Amino acid sequence: MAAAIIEEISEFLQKGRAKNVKKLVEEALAQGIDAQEILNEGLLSGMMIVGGKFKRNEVFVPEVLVAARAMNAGVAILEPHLVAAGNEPMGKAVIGTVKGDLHDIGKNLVAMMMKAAGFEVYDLGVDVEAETFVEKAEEVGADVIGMSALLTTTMPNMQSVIDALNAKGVREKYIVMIGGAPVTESFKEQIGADYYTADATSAAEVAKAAVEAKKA
Ligand code: B1M
Repeated sequence: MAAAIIEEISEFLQKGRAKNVKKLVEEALAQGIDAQEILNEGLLSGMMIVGGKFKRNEVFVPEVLVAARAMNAGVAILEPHLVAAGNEPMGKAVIGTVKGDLHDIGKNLVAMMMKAAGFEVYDLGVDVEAETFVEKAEEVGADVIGMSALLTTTMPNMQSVIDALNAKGVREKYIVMIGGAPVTESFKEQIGADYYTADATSAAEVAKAAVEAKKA
C-alpha cells in the first residue's frame, strides 16, 4: 500500500504534475507514511529518474523544470513534518546557490534539514554574489555559511566567496560548508572550505556537530 502511493508520487513528479504530487503527498502523510520515506523514495527517486533522462537527452529543460516545480510542491507539504523533528535553536546559517547557478532543489533540501536540526536559516536563493554571502553572514552573525553548486562552471564561484571572506579578514569566524552534485572532498581541500557533504541530511548533522565543537 505504502509502496503504491510512493510509486505514484514518483511517476506524477516525473510528469511534472505538481497538483497531483501535492495531493498524493498529503494522502501519504495521512496514511501515516514517514515524511523522510516520502521524500527519499517518492520525490528524490523521481527526480533522479528525470535527471538520468535529461543526461541522455530523452527529456529537455522544460520537462525538467516542471518536474522541479512538482518536487518543490511536494517538499513544501513535507517541510513542517521534517522540521517538526528538530531540536532547540542551535545556530545561524546563511545558505545559497553560488553566482551563475540557478539550481535550487538540493539547496532547499539542505536549508530544510538545517532548520530541522535547529538552525535559524537565512536562504539567499540562487545566483548569489560572493559579497552577498559575506554581507549577510556578517549582518546576522552567522555560524555557518553554506554554498551549493550544480554546475562545474559555477563551482569556482565557491572559491570567490572564500576569497571575499579572506579579503575582509573574517574567514575564521565562519564554518564554511559546500555541496552539490559535482562538488567533492578534494575540491573542498582545494578551495579551503571546512566541510563537504554529499547530501542534505549529513550537511545538517555536520553543521550541528561543527557548531557544537566550536562553541564548546
Ligand atoms: Co540542470 N544541469 N541545467 N537544471 N540539472 C544538471 C546539474 C546536469 C548535471 C544535467 C546533465 O547534463 N546531466 C548539468 C550540469 C553539467 C555540468 O555542469 N557538468 C545541468 C545543466 C547543463 C544545466 C543547464 C546549463 C542546461 C541548459 O540550459 N542547457 C542549465 C543551467 C542553468 C543555470 O543554473 N545557470 C540547467 C537548468 C536546469 C533547470 C532550470 C531546468 C533545473 C533546475 C530547477 C531548479 O533547481 N529549480 C535543472 C535540473 C533540475 C537539473 C538536474 C536534472 C537535477 C538537479 C537536482 O535538482 N537534483 C541535474 C542532473 C543531476 O544532478 N543528476 C542537472 C536533485 C537534488 C536533490 O540534488 O541538487 O545534487 P542536488 O542536491 C543534493 C546534494 O548534491 C546535496 O544535497 C542534496 C540532496 O540531499 N547538496 C548539498 C546540494 N547542495 C548542497 C550544499 C551543501 C551540502 C550538500 O552544503 C552547503
